[in-house]
Amino acid sequence: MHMDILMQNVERVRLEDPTKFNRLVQEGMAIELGIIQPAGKKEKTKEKFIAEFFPNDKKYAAVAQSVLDGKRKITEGLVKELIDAGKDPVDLVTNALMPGITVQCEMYDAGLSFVPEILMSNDAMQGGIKLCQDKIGNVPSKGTVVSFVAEGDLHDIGKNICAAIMRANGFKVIDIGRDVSKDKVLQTVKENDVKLACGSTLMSTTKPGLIDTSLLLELEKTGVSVACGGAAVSKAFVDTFRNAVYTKSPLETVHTMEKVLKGETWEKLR
Ligand code: B12
Repeated sequence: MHMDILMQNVERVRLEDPTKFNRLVQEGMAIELGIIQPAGKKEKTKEKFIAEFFPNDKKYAAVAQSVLDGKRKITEGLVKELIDAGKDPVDLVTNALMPGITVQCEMYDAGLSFVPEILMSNDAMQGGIKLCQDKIGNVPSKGTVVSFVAEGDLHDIGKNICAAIMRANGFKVIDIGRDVSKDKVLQTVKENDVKLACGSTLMSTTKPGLIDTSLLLELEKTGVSVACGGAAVSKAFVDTFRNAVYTKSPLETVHTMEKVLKGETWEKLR
């Protein structure tokens, strides 16, 4: 097709079907073709992200790099070496494994990497997390949480990190996965001695799932509140509905759970 006609078609889709246009941009097609640069991301490079997020420690940075490269075996080997050298497994998850996936996700967001790379990095990170969890072993549980991603949302990388950090801090985590309905959360809460539900979402369209779940757990008098996190969630949003608290990071969820076990309610926690 002649270049002018192609560009006219691109412009037509942008004006007539902005949703489709944005999806193409999201999927990297328009970026790949050089038709558009992601807004505000023009100057971003892999090197800049690495400089921003990678740890200074060389051995930790090597773990982050192997996660970024999506090399599960190499990641596992490096993590095992560090565990054998006496490094704290929780510190390894937060400061060696997580920076690798963070850079990959930032690159994806900037149109510098694509779905397969995300999935490979996630797989490498999960390999490392498993070794860290094995090292921590079966500490007697301080209390049970249920972990889920809101209905309609498939983003579970952050939820998995959060679950790993909760486990590392001595809590039993019942992970019921992503794209979870409020009824499934309720059922899990009813069937187990759950003290707190940890829900997340990364998309604005799926935020209502957190509201519905929090209200249902209250309506059914379960006595269980929802700690809400994930990139699409803010304190201002969570403060608009009952029976929920905003937790910014996995570590903040750990502190929230500790307070819940001491009998603090969502009203007090806010
Ligand atoms: C990776 C990714 C994907 C992967 C997901 C793989 C997976 N298994 O999770 C894939 C490629 C599949 C994907 C698909 C889509 N994605 Co996407 N994706 C991302 C991306 C690049 C990174 C998200 C991520 O994992 N970050 C790394 C983790 C570690 O960070 P995190 O989740 O924020 O978690 C941290 C905190 O938030 C917190 N946290 C997380 N969970 C929890 C839970 C609790 C309880 C607590 C306390 C804390 C907490 O702790 C974590 C560690 O610090 C973001 C953009 C971005 N840079 O954020 C877009 C993004 C989330 N995706 C987006 C979109 C639109 C989509 C798609 C609709 C794209 C499409 N056109 O198909 C689909 C969604 C399909 C669906 N139904 O869900 C949008 C959402 C926009 C919006 N606000 O609504 C984003 C923001 C991209 C953008 N800039 O537009 N995506």
